[in-house]
This record gives sequence, structure tokens and C-alpha cells, in this order.
Amino acid sequence: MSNGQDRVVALLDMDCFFVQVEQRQNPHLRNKPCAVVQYNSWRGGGIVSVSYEARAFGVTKSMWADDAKKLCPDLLLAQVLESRGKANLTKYREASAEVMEVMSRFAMIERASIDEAFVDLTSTVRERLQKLQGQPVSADLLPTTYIEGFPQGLTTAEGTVEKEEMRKQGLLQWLDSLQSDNTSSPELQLTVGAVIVEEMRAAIERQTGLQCSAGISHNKVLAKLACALHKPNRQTLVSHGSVPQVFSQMPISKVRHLGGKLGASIIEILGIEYMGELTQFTESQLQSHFGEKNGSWLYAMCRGIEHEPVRPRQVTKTLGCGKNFPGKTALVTREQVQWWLLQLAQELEERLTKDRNDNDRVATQLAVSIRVLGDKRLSSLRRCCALTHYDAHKMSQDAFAAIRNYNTSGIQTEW
Ligand code: DCP
Ligand code: MG
Repeated sequence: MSNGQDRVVALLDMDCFFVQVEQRQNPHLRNKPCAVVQYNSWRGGGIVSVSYEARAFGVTKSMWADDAKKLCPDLLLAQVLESRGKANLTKYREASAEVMEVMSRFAMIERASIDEAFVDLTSTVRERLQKLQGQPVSADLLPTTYIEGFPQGLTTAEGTVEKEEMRKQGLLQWLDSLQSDNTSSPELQLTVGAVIVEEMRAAIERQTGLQCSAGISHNKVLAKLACALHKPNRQTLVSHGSVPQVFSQMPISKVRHLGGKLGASIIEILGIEYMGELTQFTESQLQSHFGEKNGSWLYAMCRGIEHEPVRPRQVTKTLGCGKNFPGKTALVTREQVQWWLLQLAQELEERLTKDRNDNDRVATQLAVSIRVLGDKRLSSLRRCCALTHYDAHKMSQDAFAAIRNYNTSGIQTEW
């Protein structure tokens, strides 16, 4: 078994992505407190992305725009386009594809969401180290990099030092501690990985005008955590040695894969709060509570070790669309249900056709899922059927057939 330091993995995540896409299009929105809303007739619309200027006022995602305006009266708003009565995300998907294209020039990427991707830089780093021939890495190549846990043993009172000054001191201390002639040093490999990620981010900004942050570490979980440590427009290196300190105060639910049920049961069953506290349990204890696979994963993960590969995938595996009908907007007749299924199917038909042309592939399965109000699960009901034709009418009829038995009204024409 490896010691978990054999790979260099990075996660890049765009900063306030939808806001940046709108700011690129409309210069009046740049460098201002700004947010993107979806729909706007109810309480000014729901906020889906917030500029960092607006975050300083306490504006957050999922707030109503009317409430956000109370916190930040000068807040500028942009609206997500609507087609067929629902949000149309085409503009952001296209910007996402631009970004992914630039990233994939550097290395194999795994698209993880509309605005983030993992990269495995292991072999790219090895090649770069050969070119460097033992030359030390210069701090100039890492202008936006934070080293987690550094500077160590600082004598100055922390509050009196500027953030940028601290970053530089930490970086210089870290670079001094590296043995630049030992190409098998995991710390040196991460550092060269960070140099490459600086280049990737600069290329993304030059080519698309969009900024992002990044995390560099030995696995996906740590890379993702690292990325969030110094947003926006910065990147953070988390070494194996910094894991105990990072995990000592890291709430369990903040760790990738532990945001849901498993994380909640760990907190409840073991009575702990932070990721680091998991190290006090043996592997078999963890397995007895959470199953063999989860137990082993947790035992290694809390020590900073994880092996999930970065899978080559630049496009999404599934293509989906949906709409919520809260409160009074609830669908109550068969006609309404069928009409909305057709609207969704029309969007699907359009996107499937484009996907077939762009990516040379066809979809074979159609899944319909329904979530009823108050259900905490992702879906209350999910049914699948074959997808044989990219035809909105056919898809909406098949979808209706798949869910018709779910109608609880007892009357065919009512829902
Ligand atoms: N998004 C959305 N609804 C959500 C969450 C996100 O529509 N509930 C969209 C809008 C975001 C984009 O996805 O711009 C990316 O999501 P992120 O969580 O990465 O958020 P941002 O990129 O906006 O901000 P950050 O700088 O924190 O990454
Ligand atoms: Mg983002």
C-alpha cells in the first residue's frame, strides 16, 4: 500500500462563477457588489451566486434578493435567463466548456461540476522536475500560492502583519525547507504541481477573462478542502505534514463525501465534531460502525490518505433538467403535469442533440424523478425507461407513463 503521497492532485474552482460570467458580459457590474438571481417575481428572486464585494456585506447564496438588498442597498443584480418557464443555463455551460478546454491543455481533467475540475498532475510534475535538473523553485513562480501551516514559529504578532506579507513569509520558509535535488520528495512534487497550477490559472484568465482558485495536494479530498482555504483568486498547497493541523479544526461535514448521511452518523455515533478526532479509533472500530468499506476509507482519510483516482472526463455523464413547483404553484391536474414534462423534454431534446454533435455519443436511458415537498431525500421517486429517440413528445409521454402510478389523487385527471 502506498503512503498516500504518490500523486499530485489539484482542484480548480471558479470564483463566484455565474457572477463572473455576467460581469464579463456587462462591464458595469465589474468590481461591484453584485449577485445573480434566478427568477425575480418572488421576493426579488433567489440568489445563486454572489461577488466577493457583496459577500463583505453578508450577502450569501440562497438568500432572497429583497433581503440581500437590505444588507447591501447598492447590490447590483443580474438575472438567469428563462426559457419555457424555467432557468436556462446555456450561457454558463458554454463558459464552463471554455474553461475546461483551457485546463485540459495542461493535463487530464475530471469535470466535477459546472465550475470545478480535478487534475492529476503526477506525470506532468515528473517531467517538469526532470527539466529543472535540481534547480530550486523560485518564489516568483508562485505569486498567488499559500502554503497551509506556514509560516511556522512566527515571532511577530500575527494581527500586525498584512495577509500578503504572511503569505510570502510562509512561502519562502517552505521553499527553504525543500531539497530541490530530491525529485522523489512529495513536498517538492506538490510545489512543482503548484507552479503548474499557477500557469493553468493564468492561462484560464488570459483566455477566458475568468478567475479561479485552486487547491494542490496528494488526493481529491485534500485538494478540494485546500481550494476553499484562500478564495478568491488564490491557491493553497496542503502537504501531508499539514494534515493534523488542518483536520484538527475541520468540521466533519465539510469533507468531501461526508456532507450527507455518513458524516451525520459519524458525528452522532462517535460523538465527535472534527475530522482529526477520527484518528483515535481503530480501523476495526470504524468498520464495525460504518461498514468495511467506509471504515477503511475513514481510517485512512483522517490521516490524509485517499486513493480515489481522477477519472478522465471532460463532459458530464448525465444531462438533466428540472423545475420546482412550491406552494401555490403546485401542479394539480394531469394536463399540467404533461405540459411541464413536455417543456422539460423540449429542453432535453435540444441539449441532447447538441451533445450528440459535440461529443459523438448517444444517451440510452431516460430517468424521471419527483421530489415531494418536505422530503429531505434527493428524490422521492425515480423511474427509468429506455431512451430511443431524441424526440421531446416521445420522451415526455414515456416519462408520464413511468410516473402515472405515482398519482395519489385516485382520479385520473387530477394530481
Ligand atoms: N449554483 C446554483 N445553485 C446552487 C449552487 C450553485 O445555481 N445552489 C451555480 C451558481 C454558481 C455555480 O453554480 O456560480 C458554481 O457554484 P459554486 O458553489 O462554485 O459557487 P460560486 O462559484 O458562485 O462561488 P465560489 O467563489 O464560492 O466558488
Ligand atoms: Mg465556484
